[in-house]
Amino acid sequence: MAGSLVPQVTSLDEIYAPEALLSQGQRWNQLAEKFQSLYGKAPDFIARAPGRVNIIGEHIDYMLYEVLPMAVAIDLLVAVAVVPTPQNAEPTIEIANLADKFTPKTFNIPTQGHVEIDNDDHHWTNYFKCGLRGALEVLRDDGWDGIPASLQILVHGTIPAGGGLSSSAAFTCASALAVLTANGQKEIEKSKLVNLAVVSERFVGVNSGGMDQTASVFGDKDCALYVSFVPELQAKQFSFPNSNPPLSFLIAQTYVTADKKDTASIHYNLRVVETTLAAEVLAKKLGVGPLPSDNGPLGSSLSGLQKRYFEKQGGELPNVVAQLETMLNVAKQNLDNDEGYTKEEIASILETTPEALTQKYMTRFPVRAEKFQLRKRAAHVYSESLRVNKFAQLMMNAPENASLSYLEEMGQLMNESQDSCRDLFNCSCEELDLLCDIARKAGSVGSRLTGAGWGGCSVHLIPEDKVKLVEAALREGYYKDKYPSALQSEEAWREAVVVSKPGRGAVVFRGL
Ligand code: NG1
Ligand code: MG
Repeated sequence: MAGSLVPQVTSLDEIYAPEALLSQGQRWNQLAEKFQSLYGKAPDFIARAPGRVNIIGEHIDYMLYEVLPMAVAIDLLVAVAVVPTPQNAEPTIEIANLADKFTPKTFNIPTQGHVEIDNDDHHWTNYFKCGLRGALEVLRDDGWDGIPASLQILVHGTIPAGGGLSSSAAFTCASALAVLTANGQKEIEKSKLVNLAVVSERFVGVNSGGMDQTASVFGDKDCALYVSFVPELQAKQFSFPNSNPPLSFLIAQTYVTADKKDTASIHYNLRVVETTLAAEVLAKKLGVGPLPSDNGPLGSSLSGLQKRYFEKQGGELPNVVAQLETMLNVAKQNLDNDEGYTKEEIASILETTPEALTQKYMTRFPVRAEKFQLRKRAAHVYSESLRVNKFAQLMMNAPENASLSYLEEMGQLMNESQDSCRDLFNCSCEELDLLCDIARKAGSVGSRLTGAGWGGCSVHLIPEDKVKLVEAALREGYYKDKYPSALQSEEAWREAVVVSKPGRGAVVFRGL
């Protein structure tokens, strides 16, 4: 499973649900027409990668804990014509977007060395460059010494940017897939594509985990994914319980745009530093440090600490839930400073200097904080991982015709996840809290933010017979006053509030 190949498909119904085929057909036709008018030919192929919604398991992928996302139907398309690069010339990329607000760009690829990405110039094509750079690095690491092909490209995406549904990961995955395909890779292993896309996305300055790219590549129709990162990337597909009433997932936008690149130093990247330092400080206090590097973005991880702690205890390993409960208690007891730790305090515990800490953890991805909240962040990570485990057990062991109370048990875990994101991880915001509150009162059994937070999207587990009520409540209680444009047309509404089914992961489409 982890090694399976990215599918090559030739018809749209291999990608989309029947009810979406008409509108998708129109969109693909528009893409083909504009491609023809821009470049005077048809594309050779289209690489496609979808967005994702995370059902549960927030901000724990970079601590190498399991998460439970699914791919959604909205996606990003990269249509490509391959043009041979003339001898002694640098390969050229011409890239445009079907949406006019994204201006086109032409640039050369150096035949040697890295593709430069200018993070001060927030051009939309930076994400393409991430995929390009990562793909070329992987090809060269594999011994390829060809001249990269010149490409003519037209992009179109339906995933709102900054909306928590991972437009960025879809863009990076589709771009990397396009570049590998254009440079002669006929078969691409899914896990290889994921690993390359994870590393690539960090070129824009966010120290991300691997959940989004995994969901975008491994997703499939009608199934959620149980993604694990250790000992190696694995994405296990499984279906939702058959219940009575049937269950639905509704995704609702806050319309607060969370631009992670702008706020990374006080939000996302800071959380990666805090959780990594929590692992190091705990390891020191428990006498099991220093921790080995285990593929966390900054080296060690809270999951690596858990492994080390129980190895040192010896004897028979407790089950996963018991291990996590122990770690949660150990973290609360040992990280006893509720106010947060200064860099100097952390350096003194780790018997190093503040400068060395800055150098090791805060230089490639700078962060700003007076105090590092080690206790709260570690408590979130261990308790969230417990919830993911419990949720997965409920999903996998559900009886036929599971009852409403069974769904409520699952939903409760999502509600607790939201509380923890708000109170311990401080990654919610007023608008997300409000959407969750309104939805729960109208019949959602589980409501939470999805993705990084600080804006973006919320996800709600709703018995099917309550979906209309929840939609009406959100319309009245949130959008009508705050974002009335969402009520202007059915199309606008379907962008604000999506009832989503799991969709298919990344493919290369050759049916043109
Ligand atoms: P968003 O902001 O939704 O793209 C981010 C990270 C994930 C994960 C979640 C929080 C990227 C590409 N993705 O998602 O890896 O850490 O936040 O669970 O940065
Ligand atoms: Mg993203």
